Amino acid sequence: MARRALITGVTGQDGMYLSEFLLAQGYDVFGLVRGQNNPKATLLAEEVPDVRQIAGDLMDPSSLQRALALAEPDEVYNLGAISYVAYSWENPHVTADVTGKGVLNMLAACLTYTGGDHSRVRFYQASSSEMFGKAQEIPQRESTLLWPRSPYGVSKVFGHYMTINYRESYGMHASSGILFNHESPRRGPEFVTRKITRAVARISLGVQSELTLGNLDAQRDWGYAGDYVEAMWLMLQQPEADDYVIATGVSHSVRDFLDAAFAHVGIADWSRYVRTSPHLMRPADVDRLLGDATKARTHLGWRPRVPFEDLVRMMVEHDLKEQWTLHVR
Ligand code: GDR
Repeated sequence: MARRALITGVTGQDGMYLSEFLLAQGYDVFGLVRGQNNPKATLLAEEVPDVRQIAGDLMDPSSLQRALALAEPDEVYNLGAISYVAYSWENPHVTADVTGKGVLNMLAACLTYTGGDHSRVRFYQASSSEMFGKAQEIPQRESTLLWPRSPYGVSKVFGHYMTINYRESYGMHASSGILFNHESPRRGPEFVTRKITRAVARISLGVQSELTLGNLDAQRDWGYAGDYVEAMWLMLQQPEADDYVIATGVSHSVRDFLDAAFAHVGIADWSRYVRTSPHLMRPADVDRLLGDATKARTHLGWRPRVPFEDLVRMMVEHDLKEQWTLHVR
């Protein structure tokens, strides 16, 4: 019989890549979809039509129980969250409810669903490098002290430790993937990489004249989302649940990203197109993230395939096509 997976956050970038990956492995894939008339659900139905959508909300425990009863999953991937860090200062309570307490709601629903038979389901929690925040060592690994710098990061820390707690308290096969930034042409335009690649495409086509950003000196370890979802799956195939850092081991600044993206459309000096605004600076930013994924490499056999330059090229090329279709053709 085909294995069954339930994914929360299925309409997001990672949810879509993970759905495609699991469907290709022969899984029956179920996705929790929030809200009425959700446009992202329509997009999911178009892009990955074989996902079976179930209505539910991480803040509504009864809907989670119902989703588990309908999907009868062997594996649960909890990717659902309010994921935009800057927004979390403006809406800290709802971020804590969804990104933090939502994890507890899902873990508790899974525990009920197992009915005491812990082998019935395996659980993946989407933890984040934002938990390292004011990084206490470079590079960051599983043992690095967590020092989150945003309501989002604090909420993710809650979810991370709750996952560990369910593993230790109830013997659940619950793993936490500490994923560093991962991008793709499916990345939302509010995140800096996609904001840049989209603007670069529009500037090169003459439909936008400038791009306003915040902190250009922030450094991130950027990988390709398509590579990272495979690591999620690998974690759930291990005999024992555990926590893993998933990263490329190379970090770049926002400036480096601008260099690479503009270079791709033949613009060497981007300074006349880019300005910065204090409104886009965060109350407390994370200066530098760099991950050490040695444990994932040795235990899971996972390694990233797409390097930084190829990632930027992939995103700019996608946006050039998309913007050309929208504005020029
Ligand atoms: P991040 O991603 O906060 O790392 O979280 P984001 O792309 O939003 O920011 C990265 C860095 O770029 C700086 N920056 C800007 N960011 C945005 N969004 N917009 C701007 O105009 C801008 N200018 C500069 C930021 O200050 C920051 O330093 C992402 C999310 O996907 C999280 O959900 C996830 O957990 C982590 O990655 C790993």
